[in-house]
Amino acid sequence: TQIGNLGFPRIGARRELKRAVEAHWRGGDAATLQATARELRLRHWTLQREAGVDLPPSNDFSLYDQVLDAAFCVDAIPGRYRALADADPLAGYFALARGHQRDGIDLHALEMTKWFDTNYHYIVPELHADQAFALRDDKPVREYLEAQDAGIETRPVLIGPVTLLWLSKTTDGSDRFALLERLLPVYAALLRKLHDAGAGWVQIDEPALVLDLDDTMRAAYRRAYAALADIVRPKLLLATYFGALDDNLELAASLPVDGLHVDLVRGREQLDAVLHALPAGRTLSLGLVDGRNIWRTRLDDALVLARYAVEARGADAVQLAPSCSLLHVPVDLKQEKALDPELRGWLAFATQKLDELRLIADALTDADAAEPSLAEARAAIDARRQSARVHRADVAARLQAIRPVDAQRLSAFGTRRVAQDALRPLPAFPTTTIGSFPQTLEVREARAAHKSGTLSDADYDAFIAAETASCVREQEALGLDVLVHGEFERNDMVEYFGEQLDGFAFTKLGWVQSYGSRCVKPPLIWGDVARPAPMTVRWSTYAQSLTDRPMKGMLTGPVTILQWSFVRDDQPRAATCRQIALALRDEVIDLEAAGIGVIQIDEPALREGLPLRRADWAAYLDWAVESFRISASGVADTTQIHTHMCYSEFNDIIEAVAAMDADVISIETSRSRMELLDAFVRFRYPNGIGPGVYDIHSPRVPDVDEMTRLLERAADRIPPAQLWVNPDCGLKTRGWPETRAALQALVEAARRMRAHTPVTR
Ligand code: THG
Ligand code: ZN
Repeated sequence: TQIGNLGFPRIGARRELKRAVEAHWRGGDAATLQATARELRLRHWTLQREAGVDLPPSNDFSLYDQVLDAAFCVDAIPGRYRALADADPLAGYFALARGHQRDGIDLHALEMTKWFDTNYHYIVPELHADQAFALRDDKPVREYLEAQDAGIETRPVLIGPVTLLWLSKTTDGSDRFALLERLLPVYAALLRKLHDAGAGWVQIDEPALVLDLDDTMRAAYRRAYAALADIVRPKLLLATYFGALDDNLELAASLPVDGLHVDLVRGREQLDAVLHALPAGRTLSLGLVDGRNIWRTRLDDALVLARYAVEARGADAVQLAPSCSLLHVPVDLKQEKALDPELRGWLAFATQKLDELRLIADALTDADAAEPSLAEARAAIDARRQSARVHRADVAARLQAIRPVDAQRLSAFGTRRVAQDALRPLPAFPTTTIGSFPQTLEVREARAAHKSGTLSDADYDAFIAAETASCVREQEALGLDVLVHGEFERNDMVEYFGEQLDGFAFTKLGWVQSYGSRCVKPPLIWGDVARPAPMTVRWSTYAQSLTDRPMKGMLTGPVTILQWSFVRDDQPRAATCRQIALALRDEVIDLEAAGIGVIQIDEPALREGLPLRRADWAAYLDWAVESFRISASGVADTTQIHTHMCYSEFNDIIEAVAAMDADVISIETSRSRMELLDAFVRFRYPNGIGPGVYDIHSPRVPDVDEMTRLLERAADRIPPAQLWVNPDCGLKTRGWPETRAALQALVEAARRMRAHTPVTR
């Protein structure tokens, strides 16, 4: 039984790639960047070989994103970038990823969106009806040969042609899959080159096979793999992950390839069906170890599946693997010296997951010899299952006691609105911001100094207080109606809350790539969640004490905290989410009692948590919406609950968004010029809504006319009495000068609207 791997984290155990890439962007030479990249690849191949992986992956590395690499490789480069990409391929590559403003060239970045249901973002290739493809770049061959030179035989990874088209968008509304016949010869040429270079196997990723497929996509799959069947090429391992194949199993098993990888973590039940459906002679790769989470594998359970598959097909035809690429987990647990030792014993990061695969393989060949190691793993898992630290009677009792009224505001929106307007009169088109203000170098340095102990608690506090006070003054001077405290005390919006909640733990170096060079350090939710003390009341009330205008309290919602953490695998996500919701409910109630009458509970990750299969949507949206409502519903009618969502396409989820029943929602709409509002218009969304009029993801500052035009478009579609005026998202990544200029224009645009648009409440 061989051991395979679908992908290894490329950022480096100490984020070496991030540093190298960002140094290059600041003007460092390409050779230095390439040297670091080569060193990382070699280190990771060596590490995997030493861990016992028979054929480590190659071409899983990327300087920015693997989908962008694939687009670049097949020459799917929009016309406006071509001159630069021809003259300087690396500069062209990064221009696609992050825009380019130099030497009179002004190129926007391509769109970015979530990779399936993960917190990883990929660059969306842009295609059109006349799209041509060519083998522009032989990166997969180069990296294969690089490993070969180092004496390591690898299995190159390619994104499959159908998934690549599915991930892309056409700018002219034409059918992406109509381009398949033009794309396939490029894949054939690339496979030929890999074969000639000596590659015996290629892993061809088709995760789209776990989605609901229509006839167009099914047909595309048949055509694609028929065309690649009879060419000179390496053997193909068709990789599916992030779910079970279910109704696509017949299709996947019928494609003329040499092996199939299936996800047995999310699709444990599918093994029997897969064994039946897969023709004899095909290799079966078993995804036994969770590539999406950090818990130690229940090796006994994995071993049952592995034995069963080996009995059915023979050891030579079975491989052991993680469920998906290990891109989504941190590199190495050994670095986490400060982590609670008991908790550490329950965890496995990418490196440890490879050790687990080795152990399963060993147990298959010699169960007795492997037994001591298996017993040790078993003991850790049993300890976790029974730990009094994980299971808290008070939390369980509270969860049990949730009643339907707990997820229900006291009155309907109409009544609440009257009460809120009476208590807190606001002008028409009230202005506000999403919460964060610029996290300047000074703020980040102060936090780092505080963390490392060189800045005392008292001095750090005084610094944050001064920043907050100056932010409140800025907002008053700008003339904003509902203010925020600026969030200078926070690092990441999820990390900040996790650090203050029971049941969460943190790593020091547990970085996971989010997009490009950007990483997040997801908290580990390991036990029942509870809130030992108020988390935000202090800074919110301090900020409120500085102004007579309403100060908005700022919280991250339960679904987003869940979605951006590593979650427990020993209870349903819904249960963990409700526990977080109860903790936030207490915070909301405490904020209200402390005099904060406007409270925002952000849910930017609600959409990304949507299951990949439509059949599972309703159940998810049910508990997700209920959780939000539990956190929001402990307050009086006069307290105004806001929420905020971004990175979202709303059409699929508009009913759920309405069911959240926030008094006000702010959304990201300016890039699409209010197109994203359409879902709200069609639905006749009844509550307050602030469509963003300032794209904070760009350094560009829109002027008053531009923002007024966007507001007019919004007012044409939504009754003006419902409209709020705000930016697209938080301002933490922007600088102060642009923030000031943009907010000045935003306030002025609201004034113009008030002057010429009648509002009846
Ligand atoms: N927090 C978390 N997940 C997220 C976002 C977030 N996912 C979606 C979106 N926002 C992704 N955007 C970013 C934006 C910036 C950064 C990461 C993800 C970022 N990271 C720092 C870096 O890599 O340099 C490290 C952060 C730190 O030092 O704590 O800037 O907001 N969880
Ligand atoms: Zn946002």
